[in-house]
Amino acid sequence: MPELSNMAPAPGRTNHNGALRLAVVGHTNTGKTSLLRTLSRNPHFGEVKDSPGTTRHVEGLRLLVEGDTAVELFDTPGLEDGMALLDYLDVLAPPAERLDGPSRIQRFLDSPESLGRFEQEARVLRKLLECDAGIYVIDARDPVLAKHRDELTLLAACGHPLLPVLNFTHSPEQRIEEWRGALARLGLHAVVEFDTIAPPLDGEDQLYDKLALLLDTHASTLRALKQDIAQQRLQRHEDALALVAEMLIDIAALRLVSPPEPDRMEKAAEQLRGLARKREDHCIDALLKRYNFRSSDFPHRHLPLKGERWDMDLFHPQALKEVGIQVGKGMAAGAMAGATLDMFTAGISLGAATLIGAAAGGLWQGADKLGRRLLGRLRGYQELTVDDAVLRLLSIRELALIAALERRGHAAQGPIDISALMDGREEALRKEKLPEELLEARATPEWSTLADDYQPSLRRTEAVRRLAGKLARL
Ligand SMILES: Nc1nc2c(ncn2[C@@H]2O[C@H](COP(=O)(O)OP(=O)(O)OP(=O)(O)O)[C@@H](O)[C@H]2O)c(=O)[nH]1
Ligand SMILES: [Mg+2]
Repeated sequence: MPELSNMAPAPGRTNHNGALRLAVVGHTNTGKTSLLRTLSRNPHFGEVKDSPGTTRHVEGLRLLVEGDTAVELFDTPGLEDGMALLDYLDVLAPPAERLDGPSRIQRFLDSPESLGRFEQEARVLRKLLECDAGIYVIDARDPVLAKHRDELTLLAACGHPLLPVLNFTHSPEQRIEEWRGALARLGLHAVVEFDTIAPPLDGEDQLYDKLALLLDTHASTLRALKQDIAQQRLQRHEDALALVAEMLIDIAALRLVSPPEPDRMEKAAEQLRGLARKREDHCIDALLKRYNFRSSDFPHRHLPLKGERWDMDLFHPQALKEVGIQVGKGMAAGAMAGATLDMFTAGISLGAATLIGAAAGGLWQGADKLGRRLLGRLRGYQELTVDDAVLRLLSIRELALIAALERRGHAAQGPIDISALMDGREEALRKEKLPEELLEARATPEWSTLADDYQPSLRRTEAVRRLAGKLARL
């Protein structure tokens, strides 16, 4: 199924195809373009800036359901001088003439001032007249002023339903109650709270439910859109967990062999850490992409950041300590941080060892895989794998990232911060045994796509699927 949103600009008056057409209107700098970004999950739509008059022209986008346009949303320039326009309208179409709202607006649109002083306002009203309804975006931090009431009078005159959307609802300066009261006095009782930076999880449902009440002939389209959104959300979540499970299997199965000398082992541990970091990075990028965010939205992946422990490097001693690894002071312990040394030598009798040695006869290339490993061990080679605690930390981090992405609006411009979402998970995971699938991966080096001898297998695919299921339950 295609992704919900589509960057193609919606056409002007042509090709309605039964799609619901909504004009997003409001005072300047209230977050209209931001709302469109979030609803379309497209962080590249339009231009967003903290200054008035950013959007100068009407620009549309489509929300698709199974390839068909369900809703066309139109971004419009901000209203700046509703008061003056209302005065002008009183001169142009005096109340004594008793014209209805749309006729008064049309008279204004036919007047020369609609191309002059009130050009921006004319663009907004023309679009709203063409549409089925308007979404009126409010900066909930603003006090309710006469200019807002005048704007609403003008917009209501277009004769279409208006749904007010209160934006900036997370701000401590929000005046939600004041706004709800003022809107009710103007006859606007259906109101949605929808912060475009961090929208509520059911924000879209609320928006489309309330629109369906105002526009009952489009109720079935809105229902289909809601179902599609819910299904896409579920699919994204499942895909994300599969990406994390793939990464965990790859890193758990990663196994490096090193000669026993301390400096060589230290080098191997560093290489192991580098490979694990790179694989995590790759996973993070894939997650960001799956949720339609930019790679640059999560810049502090490995850098220590102002005491935020969770922004630390995966192998930073402090980060490891938090999940149960105590990194000692000695050179070896420090150098090996995050890597488990496989000391396995037991279980092979001297006789068997001699036999293997004799059979292989130093023909390293010809020895089969197990023979090669045993031979390596007998020669004192050590195998390095990634420590349990690192796998736990990776699970926690990626699950927190998924949670953050699912809460983030596509209008958000600040960096993603997962620190708050890590709390609690850490404790829960520390108690958990490492899942069976990761233990199996650790014993199966060819499961790692990072290994030269990686081999795709059904068992691996199954392990990824089961692990993703377990992650879903965490
Ligand atoms: N904190 C916060 N900031 C927001 C929210 N919505 C928008 N912004 C910011 O508000 C500013 C204006 O947002 P825009 O989307 O450009 O507003 P607009 O209504 O399209 O502005 P014009 O096109 O100029 O009328 C930008 O800096 C946004 O990042 C929100 O819900 N919370
Ligand atoms: Mg704008």
